[in-house]
Amino acid sequence: MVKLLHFSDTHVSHRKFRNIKDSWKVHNRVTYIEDDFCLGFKQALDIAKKEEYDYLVHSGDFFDIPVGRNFAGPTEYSRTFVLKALKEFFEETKYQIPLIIIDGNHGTFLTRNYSTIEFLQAAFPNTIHIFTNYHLKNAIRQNKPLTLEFDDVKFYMFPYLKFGRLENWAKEYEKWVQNNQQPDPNKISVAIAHGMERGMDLHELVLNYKYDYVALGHDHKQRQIKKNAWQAGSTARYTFAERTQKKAVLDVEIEKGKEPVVKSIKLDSVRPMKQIDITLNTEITTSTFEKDIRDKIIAFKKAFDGDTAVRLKIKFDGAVLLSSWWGMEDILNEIQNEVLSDKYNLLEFRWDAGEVIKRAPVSLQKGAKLYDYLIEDPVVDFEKYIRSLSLENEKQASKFIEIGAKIIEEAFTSPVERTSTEEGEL
Ligand SMILES: [Mn+2]
Repeated sequence: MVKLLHFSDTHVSHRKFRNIKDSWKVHNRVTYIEDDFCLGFKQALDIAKKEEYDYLVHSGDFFDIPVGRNFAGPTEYSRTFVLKALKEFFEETKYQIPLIIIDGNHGTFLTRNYSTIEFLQAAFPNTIHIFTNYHLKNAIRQNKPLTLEFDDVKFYMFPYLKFGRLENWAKEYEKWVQNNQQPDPNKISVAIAHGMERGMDLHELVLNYKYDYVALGHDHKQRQIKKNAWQAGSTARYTFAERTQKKAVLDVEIEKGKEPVVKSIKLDSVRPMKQIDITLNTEITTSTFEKDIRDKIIAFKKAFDGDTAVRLKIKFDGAVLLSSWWGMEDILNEIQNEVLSDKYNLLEFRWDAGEVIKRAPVSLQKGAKLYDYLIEDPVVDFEKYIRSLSLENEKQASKFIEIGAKIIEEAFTSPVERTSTEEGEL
């Protein structure tokens, strides 16, 4: 029997700066959110200390950065934190428990063939085993397995790769899996993979082969995928979509040829994230808007405490007049200033109005400038309008007026229908 602790997506060194309370600078060395992710990682190690595990398995996204166009590496604070926590763990367990880490889509410098987990292996070369995106690419190129074998168990590595992006990649990848990554029928076989979208970053064969256990990462929500396959989930809340998720690690007991016995162990100190949903309509005035928001955030009006402070998002939908929205944004900014003081137990205050339909006031719609002039006598007004542009070429101006007058006369023979409800609000 082999017993392993499966955890994932620690995203250490994750940082946020916008819409965040920044008074931490005065008395702390690190922002609360960066600290949350350090502590999530630490909680997993603390659990690992309590039980006797044979292996620790991390299925990717150990460090949060670099990622995409963010080329910054993990901060000194986070790297020091991780080193100290690992050293403490390894010393306490006498360097007897290997830690296996694969690359996710976070923490690698894509243009430099370098992954930040190399730093961890350099610090603990005999106890930490890493498998990077570059190891994977080389293995595919050379048609070689990407595995790690011990006396009692063999691990099959699937660091992150979006192989489904191109058809020929998908073919090459599948060929590589078939040739090199089939489980050993005589030995406990464990696959470690970072991916969740079948056929895109998670290959069907990884789930279909008879591995005794498949340790998955990338999905931040802990869940069972198959009898033998689990997503461990992240160790701290990352996006507001995770606000209702419990965070946990997995205690896995594996015997050859039997279903693994998997136990979820909950992480206790995970920062709360909350969302308030508000539907707007064009009737709402800025003052009712303000009252509504203030009523809803009253629950957070208590002395700030960094350990329990909430990350809050207000999600708007519906429709609103653009002119009112400007006033509403002013109010939101004002409230933000207020709630990020010590009177509220809020760490983050942001809003998302991406789905709100914002109707432009008539004065900003295309052609409205011209429309302003066409009140009494359209032809005369049009001439005034053209003169207002102060065209230097008199011949050209006259020509414009002449053509314009003809078009306007034609257009205005029947009255132009126009609803003026929106204009009335300007
Ligand atoms: Mn990921």
